[in-house]
Amino acid sequence: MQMTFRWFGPTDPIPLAHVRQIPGVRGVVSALYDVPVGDVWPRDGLSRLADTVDAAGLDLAVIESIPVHEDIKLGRPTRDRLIARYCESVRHVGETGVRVLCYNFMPVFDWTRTDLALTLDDGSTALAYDDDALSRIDLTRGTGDLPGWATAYAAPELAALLAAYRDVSEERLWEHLAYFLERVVPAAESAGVRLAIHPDDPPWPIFGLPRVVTSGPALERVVTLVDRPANGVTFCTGSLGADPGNDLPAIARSLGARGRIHFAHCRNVHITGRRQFHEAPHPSALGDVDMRAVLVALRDTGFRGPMRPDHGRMIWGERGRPGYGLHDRALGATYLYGLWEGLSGSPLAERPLR
Ligand SMILES: [Mn+2]
Repeated sequence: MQMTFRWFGPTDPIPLAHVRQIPGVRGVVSALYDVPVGDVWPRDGLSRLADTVDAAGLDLAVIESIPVHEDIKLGRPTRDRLIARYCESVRHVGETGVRVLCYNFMPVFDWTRTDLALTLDDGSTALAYDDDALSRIDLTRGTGDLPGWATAYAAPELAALLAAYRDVSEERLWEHLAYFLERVVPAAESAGVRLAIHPDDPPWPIFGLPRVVTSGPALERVVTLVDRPANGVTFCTGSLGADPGNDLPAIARSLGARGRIHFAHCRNVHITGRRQFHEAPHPSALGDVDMRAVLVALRDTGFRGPMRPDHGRMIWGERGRPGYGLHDRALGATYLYGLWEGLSGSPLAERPLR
């Protein structure tokens, strides 16, 4: 296992020098944030990113994420050109020496919350989701009322996109995912890159849009669509854990036994009602995810990939990008590192410091 930390590039308020000081963290998870969706990710931009991370004494371990263009998810005729570009980007990722690529297949919206700063009992704030609150958000005015998405879509553009998805059933979305993977998995394989689909967050349909990567059986279906080692998953405990029907250790055990968990996102959630939850500190006792049982399953199935803490709370007066402050995620990394060391029975065999 390689402990990693997400970093949003040179504009991230958290410097890599601080990431480097988190005990056990050796890898960085990052992306290029200035490439328009659908364009090829340039090799020189990826190389610069890798060099920047390397200069800080860390490894660029994962690219998270190259967004999948909506035309691909919609199955529009333009998808062939866009998939060819995606394959080119994957090749460039491999040439940069990065071995894992995280992506998702969620229509229109990535992770979605209804409150970015819910105050918890201890005075910290956390991201929260409430399906009733979501149902009161009026998208006819664009995404202005959706926390975290305020400027993402203007009203006419969003209306057109939502209308286009009315013809896309869950089964159609599965077909479009299969079409994508049949073309991208071979490219990834020859580039030495492992694909790691991120489950949908939250793991149910929102705003009438289909969401299919929501459960253990769904993840099994994804890896079976193109049954190759390069076609794997990001095991995200927070996303899957928002649905109490998901047995996380069982899912980890099954996918891990197939060698298809290429990346692990570990965070905790506290379920407060039907389709209602808030994010919680990482340790098992403080939420509804049995993190120990998840890590036991990963250990037992020989997981050797990158792992990172996921969204953190805002604590100690820190202000910053919701879910991506330094302090609580650093605590999460240290907790996960210690838990893994305890379970593996010996100090971690890590690449020595440079
Ligand atoms: Mn995640």
